[in-house]
Amino acid sequence: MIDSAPIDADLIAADNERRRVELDADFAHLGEQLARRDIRIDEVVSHLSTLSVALPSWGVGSGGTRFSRFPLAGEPRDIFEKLEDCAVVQQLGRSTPAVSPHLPWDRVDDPVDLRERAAALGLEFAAVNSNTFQDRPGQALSYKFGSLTHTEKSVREQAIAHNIECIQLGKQLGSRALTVWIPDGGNFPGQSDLTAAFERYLESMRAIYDALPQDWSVFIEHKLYEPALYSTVIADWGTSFIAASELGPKARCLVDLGHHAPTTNVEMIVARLIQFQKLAGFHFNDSKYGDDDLDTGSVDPFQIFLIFHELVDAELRDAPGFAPAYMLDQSHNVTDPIESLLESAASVQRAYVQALLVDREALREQQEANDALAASSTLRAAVQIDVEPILAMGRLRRGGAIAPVSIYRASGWRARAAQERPQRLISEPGIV
Ligand SMILES: [Mn+2]
Repeated sequence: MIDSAPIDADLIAADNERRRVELDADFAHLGEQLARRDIRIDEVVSHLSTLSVALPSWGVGSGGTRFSRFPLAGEPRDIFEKLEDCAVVQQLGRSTPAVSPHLPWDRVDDPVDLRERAAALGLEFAAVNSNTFQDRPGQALSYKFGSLTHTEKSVREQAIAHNIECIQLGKQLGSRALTVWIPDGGNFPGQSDLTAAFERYLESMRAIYDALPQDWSVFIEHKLYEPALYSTVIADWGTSFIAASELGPKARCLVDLGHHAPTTNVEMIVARLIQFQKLAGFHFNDSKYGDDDLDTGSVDPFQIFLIFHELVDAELRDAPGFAPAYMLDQSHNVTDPIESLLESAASVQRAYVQALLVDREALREQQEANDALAASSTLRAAVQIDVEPILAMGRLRRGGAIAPVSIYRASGWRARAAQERPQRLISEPGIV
């Protein structure tokens, strides 16, 4: 058990020192380029420091697919070891100070102790995630045919009670939001009464909503399909928006980038949710075909930029009620999760910085003049700038690493973890 910075500070300092001259030169050059556009690079670096992205506690383990899970040597076996790995990501990257726990996976006897141990590692807790998508040992009633929308009242009550337990635990951890995603739906036309199922959802969610503390929110996460393959109760942002509107101001819609139909214009959904004060935040990931849970920005970085273009626009115009919670939600199957999380957090930061560089005044004029080509060109100009020196300088100024993955590999963290955390012999399908 460690109770301070997990990676040797001297190792980071020495590596930063070696890279410092080149970074200074690249940063100065980029600074000159931006100055020609009336942008002060130091202001962009400070602005970037306001962005933080939560880590999912389950993201530091190997994810797996519906076929299999290949455990990684040294992967964390409990929430305390998960926190250690999250602390590595935060120490090197300096943009991920919070961890989002998942119940019952992260259940502990003493939440106050857990909170203190997280704080000793420089971490706090973000939204608590409930889990009614699987049956756990000792669970009285099964979720095979649904949870919050189950036809049996007793099952619904069990699912409601679990969500309220999540709120109670979250209060002790310092969280201020509950994220609810349910798997409920049907595999066959005719299997469920589509109207009644949604009515039961609203009734269950009202009970959960009523248990929220004053300063808490509930984030409703929709998902198009899977595990239900014909009809999913909370399948799209429209259903999510209706539910959030019915419940009240503490309920908002969470956008997981993998939970939409292919070709959906996600940035437009984001704009709508912002406009009507219903954007809860994001689960960032990337995909090619469906809910692939690939690393953020690895397939379509332009998509993340277009979303951040809307987010930055809202931030700069001070849109009412705008306070999105950002989180990564990915399944790491072929990489070291710590490396994926470092790269993914950087992808979020990159999109944010690029969106900050958009010439919004020019864009508005071009939009007003219906100059489609010029407007498109103005927007794209922001992603044609290599902003890596800004990201690296931001990490350095906040005490992190210029080259996080390189230092992580040199640190031998994974090999040490493999020795200190003997693997349990489990290989269960594990998509989350
Ligand atoms: Mn998600």
